[in-house]
Amino acid sequence: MRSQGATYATYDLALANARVSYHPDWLRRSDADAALTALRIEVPFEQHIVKMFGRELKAPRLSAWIGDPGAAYCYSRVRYTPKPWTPLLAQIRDRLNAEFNAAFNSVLVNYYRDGRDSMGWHSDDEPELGPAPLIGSVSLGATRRFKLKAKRGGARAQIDLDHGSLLLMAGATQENYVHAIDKVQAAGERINLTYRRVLPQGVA
Ligand SMILES: O=C(O)CCC(=O)C(=O)O
Ligand SMILES: [Mn+2]
Repeated sequence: MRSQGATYATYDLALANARVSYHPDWLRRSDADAALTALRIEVPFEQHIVKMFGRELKAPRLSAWIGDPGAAYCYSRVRYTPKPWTPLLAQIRDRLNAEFNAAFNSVLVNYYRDGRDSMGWHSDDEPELGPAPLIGSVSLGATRRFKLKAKRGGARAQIDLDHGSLLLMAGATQENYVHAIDKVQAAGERINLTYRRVLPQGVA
């Protein structure tokens, strides 16, 4: 894994009332390849249920909620108890925490099996993440397009998330924008890691 302090390109998205930066090649190619292979095997993926319009539907992707024992998380109104860290997910967490002065204590791992898997419009704005959460999103495998849309006004942006890249969302991004990954005609498999900090219960 690339060591702390190594240089890589950083691009800040020009979006009003948001802080989004993109770091292609955050992982070395060989580390990204190895991570995709390892995580596919070692992460206990399951198909989470999402509640929509009063109905319970299977999410169009596989997921796993991993984190410190106290980092329970409610997603789409379902409460998930974290599964234990794998060595690789902990290693990536430690690098993120050191490099960005973060305190990530959990990660939602999403597995997009092919182009039919997707993620609908949403914000990472669950109360347990606090008012201006930092989200660290590492992409492995097939490139997929990440779209952002302002909740008010017409601002939009999109960015292709490549193998080994890191996308950071900070500040008021979740308050002001929703994001999504659309279905596409054809795509290979992709694993995305969104690192988060779940605040201790009762702290908003
Ligand atoms: O797969 C992605 O790039 C986005 C995942 C995401 O938005 C989430 O896990 O909340
Ligand atoms: Mn999200």
